[in-house]
Amino acid sequence: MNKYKASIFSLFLMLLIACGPEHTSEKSSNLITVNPGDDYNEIIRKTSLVIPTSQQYDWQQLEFIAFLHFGPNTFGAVEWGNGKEDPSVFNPTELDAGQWISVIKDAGMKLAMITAKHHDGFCLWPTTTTPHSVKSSPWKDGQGDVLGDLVKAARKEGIKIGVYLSPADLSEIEREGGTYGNGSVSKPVKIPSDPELQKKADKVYEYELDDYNALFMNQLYEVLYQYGDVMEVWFDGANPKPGTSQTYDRAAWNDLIGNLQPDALIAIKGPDVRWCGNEAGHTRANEWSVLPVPMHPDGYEWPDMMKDDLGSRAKLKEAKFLYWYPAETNTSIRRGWFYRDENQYVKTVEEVTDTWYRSVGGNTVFLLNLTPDRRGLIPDKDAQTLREVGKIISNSFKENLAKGAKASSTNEDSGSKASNVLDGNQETFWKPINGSESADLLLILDGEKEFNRLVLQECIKTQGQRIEQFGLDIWSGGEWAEVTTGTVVGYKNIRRFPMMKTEKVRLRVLASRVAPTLSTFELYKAPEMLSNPRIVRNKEGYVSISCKSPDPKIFYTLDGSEPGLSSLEFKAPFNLPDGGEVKAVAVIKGGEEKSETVVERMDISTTKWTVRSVTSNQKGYEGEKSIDGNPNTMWHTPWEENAPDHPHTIEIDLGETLMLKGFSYTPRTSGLGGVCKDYKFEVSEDGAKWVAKKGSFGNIKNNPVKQEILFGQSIKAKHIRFTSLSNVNNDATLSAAEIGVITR
Ligand code: FUL
Repeated sequence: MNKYKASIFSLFLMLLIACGPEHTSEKSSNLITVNPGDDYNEIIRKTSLVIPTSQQYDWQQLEFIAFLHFGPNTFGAVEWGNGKEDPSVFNPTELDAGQWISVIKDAGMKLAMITAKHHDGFCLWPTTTTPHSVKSSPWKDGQGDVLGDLVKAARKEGIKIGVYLSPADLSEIEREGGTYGNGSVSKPVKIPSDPELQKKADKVYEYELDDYNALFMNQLYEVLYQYGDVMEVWFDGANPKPGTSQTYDRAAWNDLIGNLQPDALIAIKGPDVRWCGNEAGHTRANEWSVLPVPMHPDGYEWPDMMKDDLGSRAKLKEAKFLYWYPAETNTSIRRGWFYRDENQYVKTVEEVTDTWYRSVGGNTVFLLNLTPDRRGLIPDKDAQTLREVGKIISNSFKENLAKGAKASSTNEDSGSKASNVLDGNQETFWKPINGSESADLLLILDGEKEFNRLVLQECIKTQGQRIEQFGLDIWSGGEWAEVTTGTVVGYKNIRRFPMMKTEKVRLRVLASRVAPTLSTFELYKAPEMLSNPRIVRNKEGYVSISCKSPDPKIFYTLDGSEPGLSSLEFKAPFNLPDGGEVKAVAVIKGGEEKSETVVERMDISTTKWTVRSVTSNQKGYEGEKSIDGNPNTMWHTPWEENAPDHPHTIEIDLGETLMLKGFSYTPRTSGLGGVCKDYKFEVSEDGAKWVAKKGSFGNIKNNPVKQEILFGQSIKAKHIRFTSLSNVNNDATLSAAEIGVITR
């Protein structure tokens, strides 16, 4: 690709340049080579030369972008399809991409990325490559084009486009004559292959490809040639049926993308944008965009980078190449990537806003997934949540209270003045002279100001990412008082702290590589929000409701109605053994300020349940822990060498006969060790005759959230048996935070 040619050229230039102590003439690049003789200090110094490509820089500035998961899974209410779905299931009744874009815009998101093809292989555009597409669906009599509708609506509002194309394609595995893993040999193939498309093409490309790679390249061609500018191409790493052997010709894919959309970023298993490593919206304390890479990025099979530390000084020791590889935080607004039903958990405004702060304010781009429903619209509740998030963010960052301040510092590099952090220009910056790895920046504010947010940005465009640790002090009562500390900055670091009032602030950069650079220092007064109530129930069936904010009153309902000042006031835990819907709201100032209404749907409590037998019961991780109503404890089988392998079984006596509609499995709250992938669930009325259901928890490895499996009919049972047949890491252990039943 062209950008690599550019980086190789700059590498060549660097080799020619003699290194003086300040190295001012060295060229920065998105890729810097570590030479065999480079010592540790030299490697650290070189990290300051690593900068984003102009495409990565533009993308980083989008900050908040939208994912859209839509397709046959929406209609089948599943996370992963199997490729055998009848295209007739795809039939949205009111699809309106204009509504999606209006919500996206109001939330402040700048790009919309759609699952043009998810793992089931169903294409949301009328493709020539497979019959498994909108063309074969009843929607608009097969004349519809979801991707086309989205592009049209997005262009009108200035929203950029991204496409998700799943390399794994179950339809091509299952379909008669399907190409995925068919053992075909590579031969010269014209892209596009379709004669009609060739007639319309500016250029016909030729590659050596096997059948599936040829199909995939044609799909890439169709989505990247026919719909105008595409900014991001997302190659998901997951494969629900990993046994089928099929290699992916990523070099050819990347080359075609470079030819058709030279400015598009290739994300996930691609060279330009890195998956953050989880789908839960977790963010790292230190998110580095400069990473050590063991070989030249051309031809590197990008692994999933899931560890906490990817780019600290300790990690840089073994570097062969230093590479700009920024992170994208992806998570879904709902529990699951696809719309299921109105009972599916939707994250609250508080939760989405918190993830926004940690991701955008933690040096990543926030890719939040929205789930159009079976009407083909973003569900009303989600739309309302997103609009509220957009309002909160724009209200919080309206007026920079550091504007008009007088900035000064010691050791200033000529031309890199302290006042540059206040000029609103991200390309000018403050920098102490090279070698000052720590430095102070003093700001005399334009009068006394009240604020609770700090925004810092480094000048990544030309100076890369350098800061490792900082602290913010305010002048208060004749001395400096620390109000917040932080670690890496990169594109952006936002700190949240209680409201402070002062006329003087000091930023202490405590550690950095070579010398810190700062392009932005901003202070804001964000509206303070009342925390949402938290509803929990213990094994005895008692419900407690708490709130982090000081002294609120909490009101709740049990009949589905909206709680308010005239509802029941929460004073002490109450008994709810049979479950139900608890809705709660926290209020202060006699109701003038309210939290969001929080809903917790509970099934029957586990009060009467006992463990009848369990295959392992190690201390602290006994079988009982999976029915104690507390997701923070778990049943875990032993993990030492030669520990018993699968299957692991627990049998539970429900203490009464119930009509069961299904069961639930809640994975552990942190880590993936022992998380069940393939299960068997059995029910029995008498403990002797059992009815079994076997299955897999689709995508649980990437998205370890509560799994709810419905039987499709109600079954009478007094006993249940849960068996884990394999776990997500394919090793011996099993863990289960909670096992529950669905009766409602
Ligand atoms: C995962 C997929 O398996 C999910 O279905 C979803 O598309 C998510 C974004 O990536 O790996």
